[in-house]
Amino acid sequence: MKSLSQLFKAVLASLVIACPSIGFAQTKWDLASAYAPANFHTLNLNQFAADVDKTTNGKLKITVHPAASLFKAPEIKRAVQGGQAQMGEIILVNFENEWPIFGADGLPFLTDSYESAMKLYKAQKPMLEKKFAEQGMIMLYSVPWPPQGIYSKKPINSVADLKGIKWRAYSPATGRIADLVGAQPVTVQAAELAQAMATGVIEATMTSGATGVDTKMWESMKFYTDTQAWMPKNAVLINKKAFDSLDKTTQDAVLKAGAAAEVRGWESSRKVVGESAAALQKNGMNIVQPSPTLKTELQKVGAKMLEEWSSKAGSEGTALINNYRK
Ligand code: PCA
Repeated sequence: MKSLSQLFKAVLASLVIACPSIGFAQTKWDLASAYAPANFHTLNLNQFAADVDKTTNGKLKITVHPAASLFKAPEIKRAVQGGQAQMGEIILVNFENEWPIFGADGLPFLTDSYESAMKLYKAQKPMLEKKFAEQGMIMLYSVPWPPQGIYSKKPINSVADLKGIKWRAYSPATGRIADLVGAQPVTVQAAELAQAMATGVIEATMTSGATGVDTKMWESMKFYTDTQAWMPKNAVLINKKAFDSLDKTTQDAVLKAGAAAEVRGWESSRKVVGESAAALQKNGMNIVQPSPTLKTELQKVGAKMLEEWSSKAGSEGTALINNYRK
């Protein structure tokens, strides 16, 4: 027969399991991400989850699901909003059609360095935070991809070399570039890119050195023209209700680990530029500087896209660009 104290322990144990507010029980969150397990954004998420685990003494366990294994890239935002995943990482430019401000960091040549990308982020951040809050989410942090260049099978000396070729796009803006240069856009998210390229249907794409390495771009592309055209940002989102259901100490742990992840992420993004260039080169990719003609022509494409974007983005867009240029 159980002694009274044994009975008491059993009751207490079941309470702890049933009732998180007692403070011993564990909360489990899923974090949906869309990029390769070894990508620097994903490694940063892993470190974030490990930091939270440590500082909460295992009270909040966050499982990172990389490579679009839980939700496909375009579905992650809605999944976090609806609480199907408590957290998720998205690329903001994917959602430009919903709200132009999401697309500001996909405008070619608006920024040209990590410093200017940070300036743009600072101008964009309060607007993004407000929008996500209205949608029942918290933007925990945001980190840019390294600068975007053109991978191609053939050398690209001018925009004319892009005419008619099959151009992989990952966002509305990368699709729009194809339209403006006369290429044929095919939208493929990063998780499916290696496979799409293996079938030979893609002849060029604009993305980072990081994604070139993740997808072993050298297996199908020969040239990387280093245009450094823009630096799109990923943003890590939390479902607000899930966050509100945590106790204050755990909330603080999440926010603190998120702030650290932002700093670390910007640093790794910079570091990855050189590392991925070396890896591409080692595997036979020809890394080339854009010709003056190509540069001028692409800058015209950028100017046209800024004009189109500005007319869609209205006064919010004007405010953002003014704040950025201030
Ligand atoms: N890689 C992602 C987005 C930007 C980047 O550098 C991709 O190609 O899908």
